[in-house]
Amino acid sequence: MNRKLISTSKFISLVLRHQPERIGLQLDAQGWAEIDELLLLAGKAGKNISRALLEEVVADNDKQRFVISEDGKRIRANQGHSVDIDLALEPAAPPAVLYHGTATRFLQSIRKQGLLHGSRQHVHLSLEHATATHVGQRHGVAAILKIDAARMHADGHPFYVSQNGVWLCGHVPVSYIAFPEN
Ligand code: HQG
Repeated sequence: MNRKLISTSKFISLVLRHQPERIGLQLDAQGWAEIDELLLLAGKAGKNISRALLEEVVADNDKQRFVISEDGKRIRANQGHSVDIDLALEPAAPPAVLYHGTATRFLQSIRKQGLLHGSRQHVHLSLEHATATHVGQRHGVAAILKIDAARMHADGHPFYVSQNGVWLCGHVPVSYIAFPEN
């Protein structure tokens, strides 16, 4: 992605996931925004985004962070929200093992508290070890936790999978986490 696409993607992430009020945008209960309104308000806030640029951001996004509704009128982020919306995802049976990428500096606290969703709505888990490594590196020296998703699910903890393939769940108690050896 080029610089313009990346900066637009970051801006759209910010308003669709965390701070719609920053530009006076209203998300509906499932996190959708009217595209015309988003582009208008973005322009007023000094971010000129054309419909074509927005579509390029959605299509080229490395993680498919956003989705445009079938009628082409609305857009939402697929996951990662801190604003109080309901993605209305159906609970799903996870694969046996999922990974969580974190940083070594958080391990001591995670050993005590398990994984907390923090300011986001869910704990984010990855299907692939490599993806978890990228996620963890954002916070420091990556540490990969292996989550016993099958047992956690069997014990009644709901799991969801976002449209872009990120596994989501609530608090992960320590008993389901395998920590790195060293
Ligand atoms: C850690 C990105 C101390 C947790 C990624 C993580 C992902 C604890 C950090 C998505 C803890 C929160 C989400 C505890 C959890 N004590 N630290 N008890 N429990 N943590 O950014 O999972 O690029 O909110 O391990 O790819 O890193 O934005 O969550 O290190 O899918 O699309 O607290 O965001 O996607 O950090 O990332 P975050 P995350 P995007």
